[in-house]
Amino acid sequence: MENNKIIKSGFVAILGRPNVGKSSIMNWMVGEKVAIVSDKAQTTRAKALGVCSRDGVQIVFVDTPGIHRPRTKLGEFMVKAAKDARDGVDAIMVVLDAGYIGKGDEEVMQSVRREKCPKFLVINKTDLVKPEELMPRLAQLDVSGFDQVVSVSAKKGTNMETLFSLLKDALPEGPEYFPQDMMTDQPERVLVAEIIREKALNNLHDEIPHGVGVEMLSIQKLSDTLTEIHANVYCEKASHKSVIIGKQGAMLGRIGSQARVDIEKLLGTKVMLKLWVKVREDWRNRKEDLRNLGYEDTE
Ligand SMILES: Nc1nc2c(ncn2[C@@H]2O[C@H](COP(=O)(O)OP(=O)(O)OP(=O)(O)O)[C@@H](O)[C@H]2O)c(=O)[nH]1
Ligand SMILES: [Mg+2]
Repeated sequence: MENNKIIKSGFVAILGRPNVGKSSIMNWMVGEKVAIVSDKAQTTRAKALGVCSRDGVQIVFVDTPGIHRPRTKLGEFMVKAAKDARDGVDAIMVVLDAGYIGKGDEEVMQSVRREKCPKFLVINKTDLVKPEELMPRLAQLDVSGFDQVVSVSAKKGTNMETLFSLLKDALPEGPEYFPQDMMTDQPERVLVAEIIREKALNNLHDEIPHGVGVEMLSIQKLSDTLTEIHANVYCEKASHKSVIIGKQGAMLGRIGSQARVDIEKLLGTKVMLKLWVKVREDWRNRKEDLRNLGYEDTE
């Protein structure tokens, strides 16, 4: 694939309820973990691109926050980002969780039905349900308006190549939008903040993860082999702060050391990571805080 060569290419928006596996599907297609993933709903908070370049094809996936009923300004930003992401794309994927298909899914499906571009309904997490349970569930689903229905498991890779081929076939001939070695549009400081947030999500429970935000303070390359990184971890209550820090700093230490492993892989240097936990009451409703964390509508 060379520059200016005519190839099959296009943008594919990935939409769906929270936690159905949108980011996991994008990561599988890109072949690298460009978006964070967790078992907590509302992991993805902003639109992000994942670029899959191979065999004369370039598919630019637009990963989006899960569509839900927002209860904070952050939630409103997230849902708007998901809704806006469909503008100008060449195809849309609506992702469902095979284990649970409900009203929220139907609403997402309904909202894209009238879009003119090719539409794919992707049933993910098929590894978690028996085919005899899934079949009747799918039979009840109104798939009108969708061009293809594909069952996959992003975790096991089942049927993902089939999904790739179907997407490829639906795309027009077009330019190479991004260099082949570029896998995401997200800058380094955002990727680092997201890795820290992922480790916080994976280690925290109940309502605490939803109120976690990571503010990058500095990324300083001290030498070719060492980077020093400072970041604030926001939370919403003093009681959350003590859980995040943990007994004698054990929890923060765990989050930091798990994050360090992934950041070292990303940057290709050793990393010294310094995290500070800060209480910012109700930050998810405060414009200034949302802006500092990059959750700002730039359009
Ligand atoms: N068993 C199984 N788990 C999966 C599969 N795909 C994703 N998961 C898990 O489902 C959870 C949610 O995955 P994500 O990719 O973060 O889901 P998402 O739709 O991006 O979620 P939000 O960003 O919160 O909207 C994670 O724990 C994943 O590991 C799958 O095919 N099978
Ligand atoms: Mg996600």
